[in-house]
Amino acid sequence: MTASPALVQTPDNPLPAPPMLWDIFCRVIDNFGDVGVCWRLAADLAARGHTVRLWLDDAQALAWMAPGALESRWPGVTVRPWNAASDPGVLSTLKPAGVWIEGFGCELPEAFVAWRASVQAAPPVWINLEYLSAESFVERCHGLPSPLMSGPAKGWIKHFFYPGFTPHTGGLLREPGLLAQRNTFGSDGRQAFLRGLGIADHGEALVTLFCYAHAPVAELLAHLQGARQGVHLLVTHGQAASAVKTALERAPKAAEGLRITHLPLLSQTLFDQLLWVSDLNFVRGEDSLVRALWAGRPFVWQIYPQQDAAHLTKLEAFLSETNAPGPTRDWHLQWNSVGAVRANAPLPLGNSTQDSAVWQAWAAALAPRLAQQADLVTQLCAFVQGVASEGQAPKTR
Ligand code: TRH
Repeated sequence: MTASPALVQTPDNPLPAPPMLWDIFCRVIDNFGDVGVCWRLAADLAARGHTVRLWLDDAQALAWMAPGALESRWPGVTVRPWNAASDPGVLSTLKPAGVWIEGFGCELPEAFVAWRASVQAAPPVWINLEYLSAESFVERCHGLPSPLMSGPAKGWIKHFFYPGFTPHTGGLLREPGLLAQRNTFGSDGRQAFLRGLGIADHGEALVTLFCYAHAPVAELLAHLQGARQGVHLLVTHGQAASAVKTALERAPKAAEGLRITHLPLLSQTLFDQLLWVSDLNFVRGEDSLVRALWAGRPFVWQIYPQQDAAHLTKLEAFLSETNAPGPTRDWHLQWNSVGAVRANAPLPLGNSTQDSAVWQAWAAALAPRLAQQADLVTQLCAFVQGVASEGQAPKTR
């Protein structure tokens, strides 16, 4: 297949997308990733001139993740309760949107779909935004249409949109200018960032911990104790903090020689900066992995566990796609409980060893490499334009 003209673009020369009205729907399964991704998408679209209604069944996390979002202080985005999308009084006042985004296969409220089918408006461009994966099925399935066979929207077409790491996928969320912002943050940024949180900087290696409760944190603490350089562990609020607490209750001496600081819940902006200033990032799920990639610092990813260990295939696909070097790969397998955390497995703290240098170089090279593909919002806008103008899915390769 050849590329559709609608999709020929480069990151430096994106096609301008006419501003549209978007409805983004998101159900929070658990954790922060569903709302985290949908919020970043909404905010990025709004910053590019679009108008977004973000319908959430649980918006609580936005209070700290995006201060002001719930009070409509972000121009272009309004956050709406999920149930309001089934309220006839609300529906009667709504302007029909040009695009619907169904976050991670959440089913749209039936009444909302029925309302839209009843008004005199062309069907929206209806996108099912999928989870991120480096598995090969993503390239095959990205952009595929799925006609609706029943219900009030019978005959309408949904399209699958897959984020991903290769040119034949929908790319990764990356706001315009993000890497330039990161680059200008610099070493002054580290000082200012820590000072802003009331944390003194004694020049130790900074390690951020954002993980699930089942991560082998006791083993990590033992590794950090053995590091050549002093370590300051910045523990994110929630499951990571609980995991550290449990590990220290079992072995109080595990904290000796380490400086451990517990962080409050940070806004996404501050969370990104945390990853920029750290020497090593432990991240999890989906969105923080992408942010760790853009940070360009060495990281270890804890994948969200799935039934039948399906997540391990996903982990392997990521490590292969990014050509993770040996020690990086080992740590990922160990951190995800595919093997025991070996006492001698090196972590990239200080660049005194060759392994550290290789790991650091790998992480530093990933951001510019991945930034060569157009970011997700640029691609999504082009895709939507293609569907809207052709009345069908533009070819994705
Ligand atoms: O919270 P997560 O584990 O979310 C997961 C994944 O998205 C997974 O794919 C999904 O299926 C599952 O939830 C239901 O990890 P993730 O994706 O990294 O999301 C965390 C979000 O929280 C991210 O947007 C960053 C944000 N965050 C902050 O903004 N400030 C903070 O202080 C912290 C700790 C997180």
